[in-house]
Amino acid sequence: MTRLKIAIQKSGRLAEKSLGLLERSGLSFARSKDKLFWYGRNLPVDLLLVRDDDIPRLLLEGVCQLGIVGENVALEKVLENRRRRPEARLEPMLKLEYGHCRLMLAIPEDEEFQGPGQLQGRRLATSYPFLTRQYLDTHGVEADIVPLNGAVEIAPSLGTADAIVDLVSTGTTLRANHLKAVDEVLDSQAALYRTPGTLDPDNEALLAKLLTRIQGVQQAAETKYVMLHAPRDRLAEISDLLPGAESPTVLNLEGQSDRVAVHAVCTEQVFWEHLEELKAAGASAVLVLPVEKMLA
Ligand code: PRT
Ligand code: ZN
Repeated sequence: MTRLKIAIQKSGRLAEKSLGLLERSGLSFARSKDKLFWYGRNLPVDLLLVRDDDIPRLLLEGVCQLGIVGENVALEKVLENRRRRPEARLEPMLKLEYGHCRLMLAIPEDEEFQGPGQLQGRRLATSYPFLTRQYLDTHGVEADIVPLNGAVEIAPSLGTADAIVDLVSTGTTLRANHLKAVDEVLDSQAALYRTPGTLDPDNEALLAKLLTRIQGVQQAAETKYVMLHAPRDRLAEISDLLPGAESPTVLNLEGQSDRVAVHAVCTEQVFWEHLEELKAAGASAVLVLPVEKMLA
């Protein structure tokens, strides 16, 4: 069996979270500050630290077996690679719930948007020429794409483009440049990808094991362990308010016959949605604890 390689971003918006996720999944690496390659200490899994733009190609060429990258970059690079390899394809194995952003069409804020049709014959600046072309094609629009590697948002004020397609998270950058987002090209987040081909059975087994672990850590991040006191006669109601938990643990409270302690596992979102109802049902002494890992 050969060692597996996982590619993640060396530095940038996804770097820290990606490394953290792998470490919480039980992978430990011999860190070396300046090197691009970190040797896996406890499993035959090594890390490759690269620019995010290189990750899709490393996966497509089978240099790395796993990689974490934004869906925006994965899709753009797959489309770019299709010129040489029409069969190029990368499917996310797992969306990772960080690095959220949207690839948006943005136009000057004083212009009205009537639909993608108005882009006909105009110039569009973007760092995502292939996704932009796909967007224009779906709307049957022909426009000039001006590929830029950075500072896309200043293109309209410089007069090099009429509109842009760029990533947006808070929208501050667009506002600062007197632009407004008018249509979504892609909704994106960081995702875990694998190399398209099949690996030898040992490596496939290791890859499956890693996937289970990463899923467990990721699920735990959204999950809370909730402990509360509840009136015994409203237990059913309280259990219903904590769905997602397998049957909750119910414990006697010393010296209190009418109240019990309830322990349950549920998602943080469900918990917040039902907090008021839990209180109305007589819940008290509510404690919410983080869950480190969840294994089936
Ligand atoms: O050096 P390397 O090539 O590895 O990194 P990079 O500079 O290409 O990428 P990086 O680290 O900036 O982003 C990595 C990934 O993070 C992107 O591919 C996206 O998947 C994701 N991401 C999430 C974002 C943003 N949010 C984001 N806001 N990437 C870029 N931005 C830009 C945006 O284009 C705008 O210019 O950040 C600026 C601020 O955005 P606002 O809307 O908050 O003002
Ligand atoms: Zn990049």
